[in-house]
Amino acid sequence: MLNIQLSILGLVWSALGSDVVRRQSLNNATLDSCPGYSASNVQNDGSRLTADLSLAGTACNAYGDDLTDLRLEVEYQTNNRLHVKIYDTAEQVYQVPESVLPRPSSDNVDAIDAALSFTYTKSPFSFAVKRASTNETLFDTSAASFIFETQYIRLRTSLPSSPHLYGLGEHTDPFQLNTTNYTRTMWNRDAYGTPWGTNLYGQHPVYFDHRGENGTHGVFLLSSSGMDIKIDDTDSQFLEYNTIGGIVDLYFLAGPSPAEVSSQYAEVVGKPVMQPYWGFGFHQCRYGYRDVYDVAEVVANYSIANIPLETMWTDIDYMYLRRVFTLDPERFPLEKVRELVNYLHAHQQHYVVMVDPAVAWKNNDAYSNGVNLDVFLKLLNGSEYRGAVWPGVTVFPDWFHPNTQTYWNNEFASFFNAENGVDIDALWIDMNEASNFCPFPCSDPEGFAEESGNPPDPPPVRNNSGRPISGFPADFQPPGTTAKRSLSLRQTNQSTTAIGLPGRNLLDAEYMIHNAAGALSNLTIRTDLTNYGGTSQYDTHNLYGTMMSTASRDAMEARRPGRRPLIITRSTFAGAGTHVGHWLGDNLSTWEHYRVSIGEMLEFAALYQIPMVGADICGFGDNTTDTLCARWATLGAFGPFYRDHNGYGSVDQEFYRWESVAEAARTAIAIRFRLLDYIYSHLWRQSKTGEPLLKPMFFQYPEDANTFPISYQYFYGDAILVSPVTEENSTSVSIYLPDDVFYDYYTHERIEGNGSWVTLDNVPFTTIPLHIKGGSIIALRAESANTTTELRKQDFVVWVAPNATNQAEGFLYLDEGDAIEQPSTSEIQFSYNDGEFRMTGTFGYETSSVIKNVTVLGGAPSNGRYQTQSLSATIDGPIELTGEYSASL
Ligand code: MIG
Repeated sequence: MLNIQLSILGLVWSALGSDVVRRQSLNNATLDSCPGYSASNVQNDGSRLTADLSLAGTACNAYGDDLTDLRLEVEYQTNNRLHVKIYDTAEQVYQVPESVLPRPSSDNVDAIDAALSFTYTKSPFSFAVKRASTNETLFDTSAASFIFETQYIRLRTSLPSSPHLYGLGEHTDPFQLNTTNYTRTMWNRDAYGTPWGTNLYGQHPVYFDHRGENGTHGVFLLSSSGMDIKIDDTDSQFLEYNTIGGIVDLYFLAGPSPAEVSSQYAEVVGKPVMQPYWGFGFHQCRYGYRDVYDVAEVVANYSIANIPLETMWTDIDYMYLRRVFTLDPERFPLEKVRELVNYLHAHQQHYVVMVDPAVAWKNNDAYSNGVNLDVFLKLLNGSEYRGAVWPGVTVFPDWFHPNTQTYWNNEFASFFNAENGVDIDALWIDMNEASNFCPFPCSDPEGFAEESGNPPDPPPVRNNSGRPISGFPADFQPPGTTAKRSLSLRQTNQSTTAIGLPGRNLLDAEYMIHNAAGALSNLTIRTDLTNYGGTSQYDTHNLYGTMMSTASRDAMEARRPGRRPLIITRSTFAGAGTHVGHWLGDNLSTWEHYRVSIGEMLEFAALYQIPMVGADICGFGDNTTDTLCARWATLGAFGPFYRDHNGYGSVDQEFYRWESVAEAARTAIAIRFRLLDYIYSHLWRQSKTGEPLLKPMFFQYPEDANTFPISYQYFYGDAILVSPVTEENSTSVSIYLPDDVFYDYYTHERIEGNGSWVTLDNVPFTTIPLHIKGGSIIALRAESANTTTELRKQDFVVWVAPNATNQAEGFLYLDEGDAIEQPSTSEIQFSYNDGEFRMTGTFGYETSSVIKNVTVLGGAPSNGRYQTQSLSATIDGPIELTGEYSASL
């Protein structure tokens, strides 16, 4: 019902779209006449350059008024990072507040020592960034005159032809970006079906420009403004930013390797937060579980099917009339929900529910508590701004308000109270773009809510008392706990500068970005609202989801101090990974969505520094099939966040619904679990250095041009090449093996890659092709288990996969798995050199698990030829993980 309604509205907006095209072509002539700026008063102390930029002629006023006085600030921040900032001298133009995205400090290095160099032309002003070692131009704004207006900025860089570009999310377009006639719009939106070529839930204005043996660099535009980034090759190749606000705030990252760009980007936006070990277990969710008994039955069925279910989730179905912080007293009565949660906890399992930002208007505590603390967004006339979402008419928290954190913490502390509330272990936040069902101007939210049938009628209540669910005793009583909670409040710094130019049209920028939802305010919070502190939704729209994320993380930490809260959000902004993970939203149960999910996962993990990421396994909208779900169950096992989630009304898709899918899931989870410490170690490394836990092929083989467009194969950690079958109902896949040594994961057969495509046939629906990269050492659990808690008790085995010169290395990080401050950790390095195995490092974490054996895969090269016996040597343990060790094989 809702979807039909949304697509009818879609027609209306595309009609609006043609208007946009007309308006923009009218402006093209004007753009050519824009005068640009000229630089004066240049100061350069060798590490920092500043200049005044003044309008170099008659204002063109293409989409607003040209600003006359700008300031340029260039900083050699580190040897690998150059910062170029152009802002208005008056410092009124909106800048992303430090409270939302703290800026990295500058080391002020000497330009002479830096990997990047900055050069400029005075008039008309343009600048170029070059790689110092080769003098190659990476960025050059002389491609078009620079325009800085009240509601429009244009900055174009020329690029070499057919560049290899990645990033600029969130999108479902090809992982390696199109470079002709391509527009990437950024304006966070609720995007059911995650259509290609449109703006989706998050904003990550960073791209990686990969130039093969000449290196990779990154360019990050620190802006939360709505924008179109155009990439095209008319005349010659360019990339052009068209923003409707903000300033030019560019970070250039020198690489030169792709993984180094990732790390350098992490230094700017923050390194990703460490997640609990159990968060890597398998999660089951759906929209449309009818009641708590339905949910319990799914838990029971997983156990009967012998598929390790780590965490059970509940969507908005649990809420009373779809209101946040309420339970439906008939379908999800508190007492039964507590029994369910206690059951899960007693079985080393976990529970998660969804929270939305929109709060039901009137007649509920979450509303009146918010009103008392004055935390909801207001219209310019001071009355509350109202939209309509699931519960009908709603209001929306203003995350900039200093009371909002207290409000949110209080709601969490009481509703999610471990002693007498819903004792969740993790959190799922949705609809935070923010989504509003009520189309702009939404002048009658009550009428709209009624007409659209929100809140919907709940399903009829069943009489379930006494219904037997395997494993759930009817008289199960919750244990009493005495845990104390303390509230730690975050301080927000409200700055009074750069909060936005006055006098703008905050509903419609004259340059209209290609927002797939039409007008800026459509289906979201009105953009002319003022946040506490004076900024406007016009400028901060794209921060809403990330600010909710941060506030929710603080609230989760306050209710369970000291423990890592797993939080999965839909809307993100650059830097969100410092607090939360992300699921890829409302995909569909199609093979195309299955394929696209791989590139999306790589983007978030490897480019945007949000490594805890995953798609809705088996697909959200539409109906899945057994073969698609089986393949997706195995693919999902080789991504960080592994959750089966399903849309309302779609056919059931829990893994146990088909025997083939159940078997695929059991097999894949067993491998995932044996590799869990390996991948957990990679997350830990990413949280320390930014080096990504998933790597696209070109990250590992940056000089092999065949790898540049590959998005269906990738590395899970440094060592494991994942090559899923990608075609519908196919049992074969063509995979690329670079010029390197590989080992079949299952048979340990040594395979010489030679930079060509190889067809794998007869890949059953229960299997996913995996190869180990020569040169790697992996510590695996000797056995899998039913929960991650049990898994942690297993011993290890070590596999050594030598490279062509008979060497290998790897690492293992161990800690207690759940505490934010770890009392003791082990950071272990493994190395292998021509028959000599060594383990070194620190060994602070006490464990009774040992390494049972060390196995060298394949044979060493002899006389320039490779041998193919499957096991060349084994050390039989036990090797204790408490000290250094070395042995010959
Ligand atoms: O308007 O909570 O993306 O995962 O199941 C839809 C119901 C709201 C959208 C989320 C989806 C979730 C659904 N939500």
